[in-house]
Amino acid sequence: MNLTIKDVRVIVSCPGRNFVTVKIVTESGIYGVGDATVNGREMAVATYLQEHVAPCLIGRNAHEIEDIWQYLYKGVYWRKGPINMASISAVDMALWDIKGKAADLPVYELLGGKSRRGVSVYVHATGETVDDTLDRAEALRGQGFSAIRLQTSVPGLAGSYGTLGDKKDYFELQSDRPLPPETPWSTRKYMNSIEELFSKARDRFGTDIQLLHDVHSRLTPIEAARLGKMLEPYDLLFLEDAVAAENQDSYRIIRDHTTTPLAIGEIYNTIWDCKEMIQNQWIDYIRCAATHAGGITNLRRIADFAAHFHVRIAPHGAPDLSVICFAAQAHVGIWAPNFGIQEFVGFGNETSNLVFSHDMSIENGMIHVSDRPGLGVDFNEEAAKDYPYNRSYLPVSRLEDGTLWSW
Ligand code: KDG
Ligand code: MG
Repeated sequence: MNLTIKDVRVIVSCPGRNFVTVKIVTESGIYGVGDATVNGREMAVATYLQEHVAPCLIGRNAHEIEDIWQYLYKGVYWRKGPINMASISAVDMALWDIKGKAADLPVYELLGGKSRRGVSVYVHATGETVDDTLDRAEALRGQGFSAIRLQTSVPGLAGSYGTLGDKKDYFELQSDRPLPPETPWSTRKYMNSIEELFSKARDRFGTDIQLLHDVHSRLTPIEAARLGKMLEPYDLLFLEDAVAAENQDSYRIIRDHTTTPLAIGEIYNTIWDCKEMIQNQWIDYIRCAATHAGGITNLRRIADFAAHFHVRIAPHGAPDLSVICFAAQAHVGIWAPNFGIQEFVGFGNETSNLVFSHDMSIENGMIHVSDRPGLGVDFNEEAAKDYPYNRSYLPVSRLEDGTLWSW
């Protein structure tokens, strides 16, 4: 079987959201697909792939996943960074897909086989009010989900994180807004209101259900420590992104004060972004995504490293990652001995399903991973042509006096 790479195609499409997809075609006809989407900066990564990465891959043996990974990481000189790493990630996923198809095995078999029956997920309940949020959580419980992330608008701050005020979900395409939408933030208002959400959730649902919360990097370490202590009675599975951690030491401060489990990692690109917090056991879950942290090859490395320090993986699963990323993470998740939980907001919508096809299914809060050779996802290039790129920005956040804050 001739697995020499003969074509590398980079396709930016917008079937409901913008996605950057890589398709690597080999002489044998076997091809693989990968996700390189960097939400809000899609064209940067597409150009990088097209102009700088694709020419280096033509003529290479698609079986040499590790050498190609090292070539694109060390060989670039400018190591790390979200654009570079998303490009490596997509190439890596596509090569694992090819290897699986060539071996006639699903990717999880190549990683070491299944460690569990399925991949457990947590879902989102997001609302304008506490009751609205809890009604949504109740509906999700009715669908068999038992791990639910709760986010509610902060009273007095229309459109604060979780919602966008006009009821447009912040996950939706924002292309009707020429510039990033701006949302208000007040730590005092948030801290004064957040406990009610979790105390009412425990009153309503009891202790069987697992609850999670994403702070989206809005707090300082000592504020996050206070929040962790405040939420201890409500027994969260984890508190996510309490603090932006360019300075990993911030998590030591939080850890010193609270037993609420901590998670972080969706914006990390390499193990270097989280090495200290993992090896010092300041966090409990590492949330790196296959698309942003170097593909299956590097997610596996991060998982293996984390396993030595009681840290489990809980990969990012927002809808701005395509289902190719989701499938890649599902293969890693069903294998990784230290898998924790997978974020899940659905397998896309009606439109995206015309472009990306897969046979994953979900039952009782658990994903059944595809047994098809490779990743088990396909990308319909013809269908994608009907959905051209549509510029869309993530929101930004400002304090009430106008100071720019973390969103
Ligand atoms: O593109 C940014 C989103 O993926 C992010 O805001 C979603 O925080 C997020 C999450 O936990 O899913
Ligand atoms: Mg998050």
